[in-house]
Amino acid sequence: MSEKKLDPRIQAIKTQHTFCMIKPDGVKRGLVGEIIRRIETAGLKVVALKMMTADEEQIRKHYPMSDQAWVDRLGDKGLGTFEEYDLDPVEFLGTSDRSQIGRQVAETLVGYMTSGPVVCMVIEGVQAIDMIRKLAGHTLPFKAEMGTIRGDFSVDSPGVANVEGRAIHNLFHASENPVEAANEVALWFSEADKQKYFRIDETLMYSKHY
Ligand code: IDP
Ligand code: MG
Repeated sequence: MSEKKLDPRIQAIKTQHTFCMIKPDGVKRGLVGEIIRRIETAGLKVVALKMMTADEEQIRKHYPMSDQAWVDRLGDKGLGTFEEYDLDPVEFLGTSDRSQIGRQVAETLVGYMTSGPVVCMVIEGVQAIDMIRKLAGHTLPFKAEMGTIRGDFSVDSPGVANVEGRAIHNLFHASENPVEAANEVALWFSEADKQKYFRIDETLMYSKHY
């Protein structure tokens, strides 16, 4: 029996593509297999995969560093911890300006992301962007729920990382939204890199034939 052809807008949700990356600390801690296992057992499909060492130019393109709102948000993410512990960011970081802090953090990210090999992937599946973000967990490891990649395997805080002049070590990157996903997939992979295949559990998970 053939399945009814889905409206293309629904098909796009069903086979959404997202980009994710195991960062250098994830690779060096031997978590490549564990992270891919979590993605695959959730029912998501790896359609492109490579290990490489990224250079500075690639990382500067990967993160939207010229987007002031993204830089400001990066500054904000860390400031909460200083507030929580009643610490004056001016004393420790030389400024309390979120844009300036965001810019400092963005620079530390370049060093972190080029510090060793990374594993880049394109993942396909139903609402894959949100699914992979859920598997990743919160950016800040101390806030990431148990059961998530960041929550289970990392421990870090901007209160420490920012003062030490390094990025938060949180093992894993995942595109946040459709625009980021499209840009990142195109930055790291060509069309020809993306494979098409059927997983044996697809019929059970995603069709009416049980
Ligand atoms: P995301 O990785 O969850 O999407 P972003 O805000 O896009 O979070 O930040 C990119 C990366 O920058 C984070 O994964 C983390 O490694 C690092 N980072 C974010 N906020 C801070 C911070 O306050 N201090 C140091 N590094 C940070
Ligand atoms: Mg992000």
